[in-house]
Amino acid sequence: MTESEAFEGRVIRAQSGFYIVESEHGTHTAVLRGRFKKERRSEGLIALGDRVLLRRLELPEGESGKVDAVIDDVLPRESALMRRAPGPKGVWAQDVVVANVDQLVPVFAARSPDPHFGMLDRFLALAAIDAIDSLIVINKVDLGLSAEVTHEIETYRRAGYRVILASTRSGEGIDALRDALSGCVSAVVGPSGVGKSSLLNAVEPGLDIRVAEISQAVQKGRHTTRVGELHRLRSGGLVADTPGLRELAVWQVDPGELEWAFIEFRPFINTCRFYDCTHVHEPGCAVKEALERGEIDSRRYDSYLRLLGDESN
Ligand SMILES: Nc1nc2c(ncn2[C@@H]2O[C@H](COP(=O)(O)OP(=O)(O)OP(=O)(O)O)[C@@H](O)[C@H]2O)c(=O)[nH]1
Ligand SMILES: [Mg+2]
Ligand SMILES: [Zn+2]
Repeated sequence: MTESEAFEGRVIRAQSGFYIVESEHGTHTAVLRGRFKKERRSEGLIALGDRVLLRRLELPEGESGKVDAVIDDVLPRESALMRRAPGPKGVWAQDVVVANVDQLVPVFAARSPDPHFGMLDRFLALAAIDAIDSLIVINKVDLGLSAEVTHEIETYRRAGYRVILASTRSGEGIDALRDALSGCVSAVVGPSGVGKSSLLNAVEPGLDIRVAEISQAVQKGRHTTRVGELHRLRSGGLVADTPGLRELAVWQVDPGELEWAFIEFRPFINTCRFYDCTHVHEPGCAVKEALERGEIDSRRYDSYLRLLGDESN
């Protein structure tokens, strides 16, 4: 077999040691070069969304459809969505779910299951820290919006977030979601059963989403647990449908980053009396004053305290 020159591609699926990679030349089935595998053992291998350098393998007659490229190297990640995963010896380790996304799309249902806004705040903070845009989707609005959920939606909009109300039953919000996904790389996250896969199928009928099948297939592999797939949309976007992802980790964040992750805090942060104010108990805290005036929502502030507590533990 002869090898061609190296070119760049993006991993759109990772499964059991094989990587499906998209490049300007088409779609490839690639394996990792042995040397690269050895060198990267400690930091983990390749994740969904990674940009890689690969070389084409010239296949003998009649062997098309199998592995046709090898991956030599991975380019530095611009961002990485992590989750906790059980590592060696039962220790929890971080595991990259998808790398290099432009946009995080947390999806919750208006009800059934009831939305978990504390979890939403965790997603939003995580994205902000990685400089990833967020787009909130509240699905299943055909089941009705309670006063509480309506109030929360207003809170997020006032804070400056985009919120799409959607229903795969009535079709509400599907065009808006399609527009928002076009031309960029997005990751859809959220609890199981909120309708993430249904939404993507509504945005693009004919998408073949096989989340459960993939997550079962990779359960055994140590380095292949980066489940999911990046789907190519006709609009030019790429979107990852992640399976029922509850625990995106917000680890190794210092308070100086977390305060900026709450975007409605930003106008106040620099007017606190102490430059290193953590907005918990310090006198002259502009964030707490805004909270008392009702300009910062108290439940959002509680989420900030909770995440801050997680960080210092
Ligand atoms: N009423 C209502 N039900 C919906 C809507 N969208 C999806 N569902 C239903 O919600 C259930 C879960 O949908 P899925 O798309 O599988 O949910 P998911 O978020 O992908 O779940 P996981 O893959 O387990 O993470 C299915 O029974 C859907 O038919 C909606 O807009 N309204
Ligand atoms: Mg799904
Ligand atoms: Zn403060």
